[in-house]
Amino acid sequence: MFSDKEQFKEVFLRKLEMTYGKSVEETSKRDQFHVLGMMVREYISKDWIKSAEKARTSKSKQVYYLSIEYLPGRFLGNNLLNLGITGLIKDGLNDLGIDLAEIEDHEADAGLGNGGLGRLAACFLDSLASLSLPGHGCGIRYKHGLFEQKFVDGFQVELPEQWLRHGFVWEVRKPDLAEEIPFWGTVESYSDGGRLKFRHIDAVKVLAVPYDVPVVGYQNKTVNTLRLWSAEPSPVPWQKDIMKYKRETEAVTEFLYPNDTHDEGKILRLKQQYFLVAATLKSIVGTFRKKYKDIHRFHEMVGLHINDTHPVLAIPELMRILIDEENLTWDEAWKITTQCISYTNHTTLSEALEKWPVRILAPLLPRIYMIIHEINERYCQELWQEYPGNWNHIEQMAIIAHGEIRMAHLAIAGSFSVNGVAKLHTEILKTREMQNFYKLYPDKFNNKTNGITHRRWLMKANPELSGLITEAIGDGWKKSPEELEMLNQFDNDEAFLRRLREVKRTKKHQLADRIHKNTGLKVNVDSIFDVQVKRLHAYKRQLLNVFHILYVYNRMKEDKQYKPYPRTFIFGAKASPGYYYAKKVIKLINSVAEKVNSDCEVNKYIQVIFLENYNVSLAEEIFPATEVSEQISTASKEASGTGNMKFMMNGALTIGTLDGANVEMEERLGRDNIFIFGLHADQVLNYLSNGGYSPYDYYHGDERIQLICNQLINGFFPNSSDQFEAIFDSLLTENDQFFVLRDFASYISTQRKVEAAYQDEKSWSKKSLKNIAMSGFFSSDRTVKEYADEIWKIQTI
Ligand code: B1H
Repeated sequence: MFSDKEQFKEVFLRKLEMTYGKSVEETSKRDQFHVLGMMVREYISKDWIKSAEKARTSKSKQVYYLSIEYLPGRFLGNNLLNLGITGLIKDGLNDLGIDLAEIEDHEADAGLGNGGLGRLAACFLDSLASLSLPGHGCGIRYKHGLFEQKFVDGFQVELPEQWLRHGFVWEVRKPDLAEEIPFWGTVESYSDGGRLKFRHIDAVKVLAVPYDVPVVGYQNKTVNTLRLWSAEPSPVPWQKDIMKYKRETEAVTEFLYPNDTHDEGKILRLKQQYFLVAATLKSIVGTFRKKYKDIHRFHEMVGLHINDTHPVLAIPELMRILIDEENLTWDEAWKITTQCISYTNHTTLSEALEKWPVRILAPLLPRIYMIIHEINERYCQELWQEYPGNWNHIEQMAIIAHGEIRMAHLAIAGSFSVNGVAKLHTEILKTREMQNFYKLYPDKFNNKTNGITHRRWLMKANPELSGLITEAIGDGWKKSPEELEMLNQFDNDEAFLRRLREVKRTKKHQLADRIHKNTGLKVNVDSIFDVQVKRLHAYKRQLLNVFHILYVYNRMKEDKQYKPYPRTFIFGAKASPGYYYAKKVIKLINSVAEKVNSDCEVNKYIQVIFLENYNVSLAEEIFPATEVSEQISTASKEASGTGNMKFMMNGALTIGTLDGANVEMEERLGRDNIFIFGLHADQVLNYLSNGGYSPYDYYHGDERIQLICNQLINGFFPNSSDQFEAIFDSLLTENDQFFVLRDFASYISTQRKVEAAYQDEKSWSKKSLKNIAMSGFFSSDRTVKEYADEIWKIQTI
């Protein structure tokens, strides 16, 4: 172990030699990363053991956050920051002629998630630990995280991701704590002292092996645990065909399903969901049993939070344990279960709502199906009491109907808390998507507006800005991010605003270097950095952004006098491999980039950069360098968004619709410090319930729109004339479900306001400062405190 720089250097050199049998000069950067990682993990271990000991012995309630996705990215830099030893390590390595940043670059991203939902889970873990709250993550150790994206001729190509290739230094395998998870087989009944009981027999068993990852709190000695389960064949020789059995068991945790806000009803996905839930509950109940005698108090000591419906089988699985194994009655078990479980809804998009056909779930999980069936029976009886004779209403709210199990209905019925992720989203749940349930259980519904960890997204990603902030207001904001508001006093401080611009310029230079390294393209750092990074989805409307670029391009071609203020449009986005439309939009962005970047009449003014393989570590380089943040989803469709908050915290100005958390950003910033455009959520929802609007009116009524739409299909893009017909059709033949043409004029005119505002340097800097100052609310520390106080009822230990 080490406690100062000299000691660190000594241990580092010794370990490097011992591990690889080479002198320092001969070791690779990856060797160095690995040894440093091992040292830091050892450094963490003392506090980790102490924290675990506390959790074991203290009589305080523990919360377990169940999520099928976690998107933590890299750990090294974040762990050093939270441990408070970045300076020590950096200086020590410097003495040895080693650059810490270079070593950090050799850590693979843990990309066990698709986008916002998984990244939110990672931010929450950071906040739980940093607030010294007893909250732990439970997830799946996918062998391959989200695919790696390459562009070939402008098309997305997916490669299997390989984050475990060189090992994952932060994890500790715990084979002694492995659990057996049963699938298939049948249920038999038996009599237990005259009582009718059930057991699952003839099952195929999969071994769940836990790998624990430490979650380090910010300079508070708390280290919580993220437990990731991996599937292996069970040692007992069950199967005749052992090879087939091995393949099938390992397949359970092989791949992350690459869908964002889209349900994929594959049996392997259902296996993953039950595997996570069953392994997690076995281990939690086991721990509880060792510590307490009385299972009736389970819900007082344990909170189970389900991140969307993906882990909703925790409800019937806990019922099964309490009834079949702990011998409780149905009513006792239901009382405990419903007081344990809380549920977050992350979307109202119908294609994301999980529904499992009974014919798939029942044979795979026979005992679980029996229990869901019974939950539904009793719940429908309750509905009958409430709405006697109203079959239609009961059918609409039922958990099982038309041969399908509706997971959101199960989640609402089986939990004590249902929350949305931004005010607007929660209102839409209460008044529209879930209004029937809200009427029945008004007290269950509540809002918890999302947040992001300011440690990774400001302190770690933007040390230059963090330094400037600390110089100005001290470092209280690091533990109390709401103190960022103190920055408002520098609103008229010319010198401070100039330094703010210098920081932004430094970060733009760094991003420009990254762009050059990744793409070979040189970007103009004097141009506006205008960025849209997020999953590719029709509702997020990358297409609207493209329409703006084409509008500027066309105008320049038409009017040679027209010179827009220089702008670099930067994109990052992965499309789900099976999402045809999204892949077309990727190709379109790349085609527009080629067209614009190769045209010397326009490329001095506008450039388009589409960065491959957008992920957490690339994001850390992008947010600090951004000046204009694109948050342009069709109003009502983006439940919250969290990228919007990361941009804001780093001083970018938002151009956005009144959707998701943008609404609350505007509330805090005031109209002058954010550029709002487009239809409002209620307008969109009203259009949709009345059959939509007429995109042809906008096509015929606006020459700019007509030209751009035609360019999609008239050979304007040289390689083939019909390649964007699908996009043209989505707008015109399929009635523009996402209101791209409807919001076009408003978007374009607002972009002109952005352009004008940018040219008033001082006023722009003030707006940027205001964004940083008001971003404290969007720290996940605030969000997690609200969950802890209002839902979980847990306290700092
Ligand atoms: C969000 C998802 C999601 N909402 C299904 N829903 C998935 C749904 O694999 N699946 O089946 C995967 C992901 N993800 C996002 O959650 C919202 O779109 C964002 O608006 C929100 O900020 C984020 C975190 O709450």
